[in-house]
Amino acid sequence: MKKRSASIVGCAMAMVVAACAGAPKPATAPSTASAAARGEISLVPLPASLERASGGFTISDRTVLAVVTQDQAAQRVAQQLADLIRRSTGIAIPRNTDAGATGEGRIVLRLDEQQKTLGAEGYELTIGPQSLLLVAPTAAGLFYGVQTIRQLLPPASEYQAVYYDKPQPVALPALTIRDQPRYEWRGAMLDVARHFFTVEEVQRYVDLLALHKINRLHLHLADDQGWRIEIKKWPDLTTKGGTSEVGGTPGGFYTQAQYAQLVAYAADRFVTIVPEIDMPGHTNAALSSYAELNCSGTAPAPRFDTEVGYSSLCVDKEVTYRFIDDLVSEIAAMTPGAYFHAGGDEVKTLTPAQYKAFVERVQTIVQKHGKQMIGWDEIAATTLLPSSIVQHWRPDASKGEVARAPKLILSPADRAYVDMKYDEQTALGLKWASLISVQRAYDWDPARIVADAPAGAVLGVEAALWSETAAALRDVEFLAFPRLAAIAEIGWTPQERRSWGSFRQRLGAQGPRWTALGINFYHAPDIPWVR
Ligand code: TNX
Repeated sequence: MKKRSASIVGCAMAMVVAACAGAPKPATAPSTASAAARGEISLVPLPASLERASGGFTISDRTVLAVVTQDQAAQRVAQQLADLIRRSTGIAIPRNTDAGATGEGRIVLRLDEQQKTLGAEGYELTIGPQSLLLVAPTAAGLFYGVQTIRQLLPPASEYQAVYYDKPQPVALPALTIRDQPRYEWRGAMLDVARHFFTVEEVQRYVDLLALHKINRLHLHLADDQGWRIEIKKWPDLTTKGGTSEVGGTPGGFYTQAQYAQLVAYAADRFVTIVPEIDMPGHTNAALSSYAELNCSGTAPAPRFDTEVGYSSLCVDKEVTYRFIDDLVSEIAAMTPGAYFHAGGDEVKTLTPAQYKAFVERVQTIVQKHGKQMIGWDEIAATTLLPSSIVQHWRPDASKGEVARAPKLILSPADRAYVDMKYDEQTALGLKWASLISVQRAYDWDPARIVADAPAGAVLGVEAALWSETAAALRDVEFLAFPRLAAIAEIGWTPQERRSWGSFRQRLGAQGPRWTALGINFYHAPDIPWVR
């Protein structure tokens, strides 16, 4: 525990960071109890079941943390909880492995493989006067339980520079939560091609995804304007194709070492990175870096405008497939996740037969390197392997074709494209699909989007953020928050538990936490933001 001057301590105790930035201090004395302990429980996403009980549990300097598992991943989750408790209370909580130990109070984290009914990502959290018990069959389940506990702790604990001169006990409400996600795929797509975002920026985005129990980060790693991932056999992709971005400003790329670092960082937060190399279209950065990938044998000029549909790899040349084999091989080797996204959208220069033959050949290359292919919904017109996944995006895509897809991820552009403007006044964003208010992003049921798709075909949902208008991470945050939280709840919470009225209240209560995290979120006027 660090000692700091009285003013900084006072600032920390004021609970909300705004008070530290010169804003008026609250009239009432700052409470050491979290809002949750005062009776307000505002979790996003809403758990599958939650029962309140009377009273609560206080984390004090006499509380111990028992971690009942040898599993390495579960041990890391326990450390994450200990770090959160330290940030909330100033207490470095003592750890042991004895769940039976008595004391003033105990927190127990237990990995219990018998709890199979909780599924691969579920958990049970029981908070009573003497103890907080978190049980899950997997480390992922424990992680999601910890994210729930995190949202029960005071928002100020998200602020990195909070210091305490003495322990600040924190009270949590008594309750029982049994929780597991509706869908296995709760995704976010970030376009790092139109504008480049550094490893540190993407890691911050991963942190914000994990807080909302999102478990996939799909990275759009190449497009007309830039190639963002080092491929050792084709170095000009990045040395030439990675130098710029939309508007012609300096771009960038990830070395393979940086990409591996990002994958590991995400894995620690139970987020699987899904790499996308868009092909055969959206490839001007590759075509301008290597003349031989063009049918004409001549490299076109680099382009930094936002037109779509004009570029294509030369599908009739063998070198194209050697190129694809090389890049899938190198990316697959760095990707523990099961997926490789091959794009496939918006190709206006090929015949349907050329497109079909290309996608089917790419599919076998992806399979050869041990991955499942994902493609945008245009690939539904081809013959797909049972393992392949179609990402629905066009609201008017042929529902017949999409319904026949072996597996589906839903990103309907008029609901889940968080690069759309909120309303006509929004300075950032596009509007070709729709204006998307927070309510529009929230109020839809994935089960009704592709009505004829067989039950079980829908893996889940994904919020897509294309970055034509998002030049900086603060722009990304503005477009993503709060709509990403809406998509996160759609992916996690059972449909019958969800309602806009409840969501907007719980969302409003995230205001102080998001402020403490420094998120540049859109203060949508129809949300009752707590300040
Ligand atoms: C359509 S969605 C695209 C992207 C654009 C996006 C902008 C998709 C598969 N293709 O190339 O960036 O619209 O909203």
